[in-house]
Amino acid sequence: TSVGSLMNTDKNILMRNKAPRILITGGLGQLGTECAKLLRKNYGQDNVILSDIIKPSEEGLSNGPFIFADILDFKGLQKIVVNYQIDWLIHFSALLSAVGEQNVPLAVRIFVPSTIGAFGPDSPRSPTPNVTVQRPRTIYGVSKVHAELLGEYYHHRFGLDFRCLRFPGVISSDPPGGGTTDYAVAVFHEGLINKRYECYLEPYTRLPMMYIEDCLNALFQFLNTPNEKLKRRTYNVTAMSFTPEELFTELRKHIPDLDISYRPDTRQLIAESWPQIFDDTEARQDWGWSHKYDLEKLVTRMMNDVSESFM
Ligand code: AKB
Repeated sequence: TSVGSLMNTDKNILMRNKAPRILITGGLGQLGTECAKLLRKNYGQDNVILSDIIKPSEEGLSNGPFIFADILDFKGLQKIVVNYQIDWLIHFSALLSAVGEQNVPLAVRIFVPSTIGAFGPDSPRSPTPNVTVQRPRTIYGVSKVHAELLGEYYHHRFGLDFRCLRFPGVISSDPPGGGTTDYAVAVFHEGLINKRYECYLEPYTRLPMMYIEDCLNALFQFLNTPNEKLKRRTYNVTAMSFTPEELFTELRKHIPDLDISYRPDTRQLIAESWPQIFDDTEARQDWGWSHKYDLEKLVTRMMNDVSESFM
């Protein structure tokens, strides 16, 4: 497909006069499930297809279409994009193998999430702008920088509608998934059950964070922004920055007898190489990003969410 003959996704959707048809890879993860709920509400259950290589729960199956798809099987992915007439591909799987070829992605809007982890100890931390030194020291960060650059390359070279948001620590009621920012999720679970939490980061470690609803709203708004408005393909987004100490102080308003101790481990080193204040002014200017949840609202909301998840 040459760039000239390319049917872009907006034209595709207009021609069908319908909502976009969306494939979410890594669809059973933290972002995948929540994102599917939001998109299904907006575009219809059947227009959002989840894929993963793990077995879905009954609930996962009953909420809309699910298919097995291994993103390392490029031909298999091509088949899905063609057979299901996919317009937008939201790529939550860890590695961006889908962008390794030329033809299919050109007619598809591809979203890949990146992270504050795409920065490293040589990056300015406070604030961290969109474009600056990126020398991450984790394999997670390295693979994200790789995905950002590959996507941007395909955009400039072949016109691929690649879009990428760098998220801060995302806080939701899902059980913590092994990240460095996940203390801010774990403390709600353990605080509610045991009234006690041992934090693996030092009390003063400041990191950018956002509530899941803000994260999904950013994703939704960004995916719906017309191409002309985008001045870049990769944007920083965030809502707030706080330290463990600040979070626990706010949380004690809800759990007064919460007992906190600190035992920093290797995650401290990772956190110290990441942004403290994430500069997302360009996202706010270019496509109107704004967050709803500050620290106080986040804690109130999480108390509710996590209590409900125990019922
Ligand atoms: C992590 O802590 O690894 C993630 C992230 C910030 O990308 N939550």
